[in-house]
Amino acid sequence: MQLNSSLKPSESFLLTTEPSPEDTDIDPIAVEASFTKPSLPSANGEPVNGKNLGQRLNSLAFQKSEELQKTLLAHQHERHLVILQDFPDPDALSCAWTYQLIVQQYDIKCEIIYAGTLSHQENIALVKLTGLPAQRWTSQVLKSKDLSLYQGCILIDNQGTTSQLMTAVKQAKIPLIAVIDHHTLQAEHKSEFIDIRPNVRATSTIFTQYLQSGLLSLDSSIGQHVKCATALMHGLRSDTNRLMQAQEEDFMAAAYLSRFYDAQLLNAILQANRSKRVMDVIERSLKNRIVQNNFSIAGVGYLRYEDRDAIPQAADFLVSEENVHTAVVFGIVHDEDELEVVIGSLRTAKLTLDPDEFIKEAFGQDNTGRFFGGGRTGAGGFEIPMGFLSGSNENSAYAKLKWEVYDSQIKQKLLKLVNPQDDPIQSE
Ligand SMILES: [Mn+2]
Repeated sequence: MQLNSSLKPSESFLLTTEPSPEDTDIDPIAVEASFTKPSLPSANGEPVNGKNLGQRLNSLAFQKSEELQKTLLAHQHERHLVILQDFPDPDALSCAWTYQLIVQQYDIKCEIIYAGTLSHQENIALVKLTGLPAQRWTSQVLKSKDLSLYQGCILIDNQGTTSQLMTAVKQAKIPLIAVIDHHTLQAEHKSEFIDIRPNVRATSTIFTQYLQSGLLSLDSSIGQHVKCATALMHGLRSDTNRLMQAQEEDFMAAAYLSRFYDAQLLNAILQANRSKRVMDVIERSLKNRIVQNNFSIAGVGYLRYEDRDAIPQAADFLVSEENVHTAVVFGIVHDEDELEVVIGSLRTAKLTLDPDEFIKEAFGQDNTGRFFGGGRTGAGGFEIPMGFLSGSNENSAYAKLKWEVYDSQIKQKLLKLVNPQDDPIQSE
């Protein structure tokens, strides 16, 4: 479908004609989120009343939208890959879709791909109910693809550290065109366009600001736009703990999306039920948890690849207990083959606890200098590959022993930070 066909990309972006004195000597990072520009033109070209809060954007958001537009103009008529984390969440999925709709106007075709699986019941519902165009590229699919067809790749809501696809993309020498994320900077990126804003709660907020600045005019009469706005609203809500951790910028973005989204559709996505296996993992986390110094820590043993999302859901549940401010849940996730990986999630309600710092300090780096995990506001995660110890679980005594070793090692590392003075504890 051709969007905005009456507008050329260069015309649809109305802000380039209005340079602002602030742009020259203010460090954009230091600009407060609440900073607003006067007399901002709206996406549809009508002058905007300064009191219209929905249209207010900070100067960093402006500058980045403008830069992104320039980047897209330089890549018209190309074919790109949008790479999501292996287990994409609503924030990632909805932003990738928004990106795809934006770049269509520049005759850029992009495919949204992930290597792992859609695990959370809400993510499956989101993709099914909105027709969200994300594709799963397993290692077999990857082998069947000709990567030389793609002139660029884009990372959205991740920085390449959580995707197995990066190795193949690097080998194929596909240049990195854009990185758009709200996680703490994970590495230096050789990318044409970079918009990494760790102080923003959701990548959906960043993308909504792109829309507001005119990169794409949403139209409530276009079904796909309504579904995409609904997906963005879901992404924004899910990364801000249903807006509880949202800040002014996120609320502004939600206010803007409220004009376009379909509340009933969002409700249908949120009504998706948990599977029994996910409930069982949550039950195990409750049974196995130890609570110390307001931290709740639980190992849940082995779980299937497709139930991986039970781990963050269990962490969400454990952090809701009285006197608990932070929960960490971890388990060994295995696929159909022999592949195993330890996966963990952290959730915190403590404002002074930085999940990124906490995870990096607890687990450190591998021998290539890569951290085992990281985080954003309120949440973090880690993945520890098991390499040589993977598989051979047909011997249940061995499987049990292996789990116990990982369980104790992870608990020791966590409890060193939880009780800096104490010696590590006994489990259970
Ligand atoms: Mn996110």
